[in-house]
Amino acid sequence: MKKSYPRFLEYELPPSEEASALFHIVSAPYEKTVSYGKGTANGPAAIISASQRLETFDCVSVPGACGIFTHKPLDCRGSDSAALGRISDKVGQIASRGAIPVVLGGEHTVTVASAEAIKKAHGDDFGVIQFDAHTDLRDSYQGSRFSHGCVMRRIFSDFGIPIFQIGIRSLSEEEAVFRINNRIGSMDAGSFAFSARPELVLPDDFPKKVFVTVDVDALDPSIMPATGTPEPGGLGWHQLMACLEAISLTRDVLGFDVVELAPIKGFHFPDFTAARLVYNFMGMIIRSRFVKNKQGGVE
Ligand SMILES: [Mn+2]
Repeated sequence: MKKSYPRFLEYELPPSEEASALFHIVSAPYEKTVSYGKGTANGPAAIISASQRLETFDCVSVPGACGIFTHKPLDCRGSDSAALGRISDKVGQIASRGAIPVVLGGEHTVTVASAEAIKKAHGDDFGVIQFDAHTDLRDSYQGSRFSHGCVMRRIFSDFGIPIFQIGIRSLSEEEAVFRINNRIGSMDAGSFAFSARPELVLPDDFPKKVFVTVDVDALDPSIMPATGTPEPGGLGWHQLMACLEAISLTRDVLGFDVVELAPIKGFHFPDFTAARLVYNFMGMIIRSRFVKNKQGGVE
């Protein structure tokens, strides 16, 4: 059959069957409410293109050995609800088979669809862990309730899903009050500023099953300049990796996304950084399953 679209890491790994792959790449080039720099619709293709340069060995194991299947990029045109519906249908199908959806944005709004679908597939005791420079807790922004600035508000208030925020360093006064009033847990960027490796400890009562959303602007703009709303003072690479490792070991990661990459033409380092992030996190998730099996599960 003629190949019609590029697959994640396909130059290095034999293609996986859809039915047996643990990881399912879903490209969601959704871009509707960008407030500053544009270009997130090009994010998924740039990450997949950069993935071809990855080593299959991530310095510890070969995450791709568990199977990576890349789906045909989703059509994100049309109304918000139509596009988000297509994303949530796809993520729901993957999650309900027990596989792990890996959604590539696109703007952060795509996470609303993923979180809704995973909650439906896996039920309660489910939370969302967010890496981001911004809280994204506005009830509406620039006239839209589905702006990328409202993502976590939709997830928290509309779907009743607990959230935890990491890397925050920009928010409105209303969002700050909302966080306090609703006791939303966080480890803000300041916690990382004076410690090379601060320990991420999620609250004991935070759900065991999680979806992790990584807005690439959580990273410092010195290593991640390719994003629409950069903020100084973000996480370093190893700080992000240490947090993802801690999450993998203490929670069951049911899926994750990497969003808000707005590729800069001719400058491929940020695209590769995002691809590396995707692949490294896959490795952590797989290895954590071995550790948990040995320990008899995380429950
Ligand atoms: Mn965001």
